[in-house]
Amino acid sequence: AQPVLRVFVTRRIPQEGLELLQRAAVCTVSLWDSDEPVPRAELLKGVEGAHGLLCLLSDRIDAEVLDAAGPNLKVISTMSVGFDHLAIDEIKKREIRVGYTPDVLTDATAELTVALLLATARRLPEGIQEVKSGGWSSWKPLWLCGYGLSGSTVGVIGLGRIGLAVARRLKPFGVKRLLYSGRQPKPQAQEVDGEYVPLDSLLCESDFVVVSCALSPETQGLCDKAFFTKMKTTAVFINTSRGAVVNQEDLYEALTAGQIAAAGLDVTTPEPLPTDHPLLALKNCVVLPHIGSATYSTRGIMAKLTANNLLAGLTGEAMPSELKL
Ligand code: 8YV
Repeated sequence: AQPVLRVFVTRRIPQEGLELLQRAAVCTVSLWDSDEPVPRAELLKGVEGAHGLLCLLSDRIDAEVLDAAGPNLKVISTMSVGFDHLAIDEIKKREIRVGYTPDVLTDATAELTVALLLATARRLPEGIQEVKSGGWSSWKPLWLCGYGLSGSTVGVIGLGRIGLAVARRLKPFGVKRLLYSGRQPKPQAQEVDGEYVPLDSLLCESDFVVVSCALSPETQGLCDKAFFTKMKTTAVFINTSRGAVVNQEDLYEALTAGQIAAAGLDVTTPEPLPTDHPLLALKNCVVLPHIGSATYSTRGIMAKLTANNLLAGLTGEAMPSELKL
């Protein structure tokens, strides 16, 4: 009989994923049985001697965690498409395999991006607040006016899976031009008549700038003072990728100085964003609590894929979604 392997799961994940692991004959599961992130000390303890690790993006998996786990650790499976929380070089050095969850959250995240864009551009949170607080006194011609997609130019930074899914959804709103920037032109851009342009042109010409790139050393702090200065003063900025792509002090400056019209963020630095953060005091900044993939079905499918990646990794089989290291 095969030896029983141990996996550490850093959080309560949707039941359908957890059950796959708990029913598997190859492993026993140690679960940090909470909806809150595992404290660092418990993470270090929990991984000790584990053969597999199932984590989320709030768990920083660095050399310290890998050393605490020791040589048994053969597979890490993260319930996310992003992997900026994993120290890839250290993982590679130790020949550990990594599973992640691309594709299955593309639609949910693209939908949320469109919702956030419209909410920000048409000032929905402000309007709701006015209704509740008695600020709705009468109909006024220019009250709560915003910006529309019809006839607009949209710029997508990073036309990957999610960026393309956002573009596909925005086109039917009457978008006139769809620009995109990134490391290289993408053949799939044809489908949305996407024009590959340098970032500077995208910023100068777009009415909506949507950040949809992965966080990497190249994209960290990409959206800074110079970036916002190039944007139109009437433009709306949307970020549903990672908070660290944005320099938030520069964004605050741009929003208060009228360099750009508004911003919608599903991701921030840090997360959660403290309630007294200056960005939260701005009417033209809409902040969501990182809910891009948060539909019941998507999170369930993500949990199952994460579990299946882990199980395949433990038994040395091909993973449904393995990250190429
Ligand atoms: C969520 C995400 O944060 O997958 C990612 O990289 O950012 C989102 O899907 C995810 O649910 C958290 O693990």
